[in-house]
Amino acid sequence: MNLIKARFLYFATLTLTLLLFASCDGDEEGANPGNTDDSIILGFSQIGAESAWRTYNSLSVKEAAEEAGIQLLFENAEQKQAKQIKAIRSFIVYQVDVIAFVPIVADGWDNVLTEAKDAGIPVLVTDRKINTADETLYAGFIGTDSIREGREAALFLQKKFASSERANPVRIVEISGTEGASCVIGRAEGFREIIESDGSFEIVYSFSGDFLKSKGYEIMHSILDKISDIDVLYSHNDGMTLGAIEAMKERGIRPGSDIVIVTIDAEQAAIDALRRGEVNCVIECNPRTGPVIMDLARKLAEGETIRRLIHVEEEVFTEWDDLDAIEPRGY
Ligand code: GYE
Repeated sequence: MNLIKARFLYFATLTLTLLLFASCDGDEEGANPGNTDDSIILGFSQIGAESAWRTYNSLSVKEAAEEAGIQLLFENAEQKQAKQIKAIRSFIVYQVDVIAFVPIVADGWDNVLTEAKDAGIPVLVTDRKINTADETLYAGFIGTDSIREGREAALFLQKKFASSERANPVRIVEISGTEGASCVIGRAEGFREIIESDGSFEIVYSFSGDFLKSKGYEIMHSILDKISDIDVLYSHNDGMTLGAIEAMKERGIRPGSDIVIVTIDAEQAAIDALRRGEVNCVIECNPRTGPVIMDLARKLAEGETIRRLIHVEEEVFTEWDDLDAIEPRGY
């Protein structure tokens, strides 16, 4: 491609991108074609709205940006990595001060993050992690410790079945989240690290429900079509758990009694199910990362270095706890 053509394409892309941000009426919060003040501009690529957790996470980011006086260009990728990469490229062309994003899957980010690095724009990875050999491609990570969440699920089951007359081995069905997402890999890894060394448990089925309630429902029905002797459901998020519970009830199965249920996120509906005895353990995955993201974005915009790894505080709620003491979840 000759130089004139390359230059034409560059300026055409730049013009189109500026027009995109100037004219778009989507989720872009505070998009401002001309940065008329010295406020920080943060480009944020969110993966979508697949669960109540995700929706609340987006709200946390938007409210925190407003509170912090940070101009937020917020792009929703509708579960497509290609859309996230396109959004990050548009942030680069727009010359934002900082880029933050939730990587829907762990692989495939090196090229676009190299472009951000070459443009001198610091990148903050949030919620889910990325795999890269080049640690200079991002400034730091803030989000959940998914391996710990998986371990907590296994530790609860060891305690729950310690003195149980249930069959040996205890038969576990796992409904996991989006394949390739770091939180799914971590939740599976942390769980298996303990379960597989215990010898009293067996994971008889594991399917991906993509973090969707509808898929949790479908997968539970399809598993119950095949086998009836299930002791435990380990589900990677509350949305899929709630779908699976609907399927169990339709078959006269008592969730939380006939099948012990461990779920992750801790949205209000899961806590309510815990209080009804339909769920036995809820592991919190904290979506309230907006304020910390803004604090880190400000530091990066001002040229400061930040901690490479920040895991958010998370609790575990079990059937043995004082369930009335659990604060309203907000989502
Ligand atoms: O558990 C789920 C959401 O990335 C940790 O994604 C997050 C997960 C969360 O869809 O509800």
